[in-house]
Amino acid sequence: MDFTALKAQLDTLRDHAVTKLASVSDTKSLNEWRVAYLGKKSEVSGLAKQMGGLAPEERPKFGQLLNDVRQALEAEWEEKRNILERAEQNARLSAETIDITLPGRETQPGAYHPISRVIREIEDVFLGMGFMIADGPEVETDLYNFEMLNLPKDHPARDMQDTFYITDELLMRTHTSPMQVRTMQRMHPQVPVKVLVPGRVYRRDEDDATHSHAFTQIEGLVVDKNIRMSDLKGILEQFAKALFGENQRVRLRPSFFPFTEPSAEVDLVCVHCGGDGCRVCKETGWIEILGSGMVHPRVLDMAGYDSSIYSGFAFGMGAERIAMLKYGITDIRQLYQNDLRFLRQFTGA
Ligand code: 2NL
Repeated sequence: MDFTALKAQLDTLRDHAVTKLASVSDTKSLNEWRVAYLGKKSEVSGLAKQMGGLAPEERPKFGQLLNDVRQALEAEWEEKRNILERAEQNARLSAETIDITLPGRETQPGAYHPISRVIREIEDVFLGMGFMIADGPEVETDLYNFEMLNLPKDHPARDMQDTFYITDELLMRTHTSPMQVRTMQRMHPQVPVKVLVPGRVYRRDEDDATHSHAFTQIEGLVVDKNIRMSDLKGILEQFAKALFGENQRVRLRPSFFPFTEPSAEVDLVCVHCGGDGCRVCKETGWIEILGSGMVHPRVLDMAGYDSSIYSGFAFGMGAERIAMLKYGITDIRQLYQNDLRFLRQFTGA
C-alpha cells in the first residue's frame, strides 16, 4: 500500500464520516457514529494499522494526516453533541411545562354530620353551665342498664321484645343512663354531680320516619342537696333558648319513667308556627323535645347518694329529634343514609 492510496482512503473515510454525521439526529446514533469512526475498532484505527506498510520516511507524514483527521472528526463530534444536547434539553423542558392558566381541581370540603353538630352545640351549652361530659360502652350489663335504674327483673322494658340481648347478662344499652350511674359512683361522696352523656343507644323498634332502632341519646344528670323541680325547669329553659332562640319557653307535662319520680315530658313552643297551631304541632302550639324528672330515690340510694340528704334531676332526649326540629328534616332515616346530596346541605356555618 503506497502513501497516495492510503491518503485517498483516509480522505474518503473523512468525507464519508462528515456526510454520515450530518444525518445524525439524536445522541444515541451520535454514540454509534463515534464508535464507528473514532473508536478502537473504527475504520480510522484500521488505517493506522496499515501505516506499517509505508516507507519509513512516509510514516510520520501519514501519522500527521491521521491525527488531523482524528482531531477534525473529534471537533465535528463535539459540535454535534452540543447541538443535540441543547435540542434534547429544550424538548424536555417544553414537554414538562406547567400551564399555570389551567383552572385548579375543585376540592369537596367536608361537613359535620347534623347529629355531630347537634351533639357539639348541646355539649357547649351544658359545658357553659358547669356540666362535665362522659361517655362509655355501648355493650352494657343488665346491672347498669336496668337494675341500677329501678328496672327490676320483671319490668316490661327488659323484654326481649324491646332490647337487643347478647347474653343473659350482656345487652346493647337502651339508654346512656348506665354512664350516669357510673359517674355517680365515681363522684360519691362529692357533690354536685353535673354530667352530660351523649351516645348511641339501641332499641328493638320498627324503623319508620320518626323511629330508629339505633339513635343518639343525650342525657343530663344533676345531684346535690336541695335540687328541686324548678332547677330542672330553669336548666331546660336555658337549653331551649340556646338551641332554638332567646324567646323560647318550655312546658312540663306529667309523665312516667321508672327512674324518675315525679316525671315530666318537656315541650317547646312549636318551631314551625311559633305557637299558633299547625300541622307540625297537631294544632297544639307545642312540640315534645325530651323526657325528664326528679331522680328516683331508689336510683340515688343504689348509686351511693343517701336520698334523705340528696336529690337530683335527670333528662334525656334524642339528638336526631333535635336535629330534625332545628334543620326541618322530616324523615329520621335521612340521617343514616349518608346521601351526599343531603349531607352537603350542612356545609354552612
Ligand atoms: C328520653 C327520656 C330520660 C332520664 C332519661 C335518668 C338517668 C338517671 C337517673 C334518672 Cl341515672 N333518670 N335519665 C330521666 C328521664 C327521662 O330520657 O330519653 N327520651 C328520648
